[in-house]
Amino acid sequence: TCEKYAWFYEGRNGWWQYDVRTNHEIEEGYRSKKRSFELLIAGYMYIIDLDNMLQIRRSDPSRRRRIKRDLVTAPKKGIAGLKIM
Ligand code: V3L
Repeated sequence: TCEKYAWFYEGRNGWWQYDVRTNHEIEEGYRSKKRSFELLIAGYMYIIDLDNMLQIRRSDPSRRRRIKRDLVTAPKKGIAGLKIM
């Protein structure tokens, strides 16, 4: 699509853009004003906590990352672990 905004999760020193499917699901939850919901990402269930803007692994809540909604043009490391540049 041609959206202006996209969703990102935090890496070691920068942000990764979510894959297209996950991005769509988070945007859907955001637009329907959900506070949190669960998603399957790369084989694990994660809680997307929009109140606190965190992605939390359900089976190990210590594994959490900040998330953000930003311009698709914002600096990023790549998409879903696939590096760009
Ligand atoms: N989409 C894709 N892979 C993910 C996601 C996601 N939303 N969340 C976690 N993983 P954790 P640097 C990331 C991967 O949070 O060098 C990046 O995509 C996660 O991958 O502990 O630190 C890179 O591939 C990690 O491999 O549950 O910036 C990689 O980290 C694994 O799931 C290194 O990025 C466990 O994450």
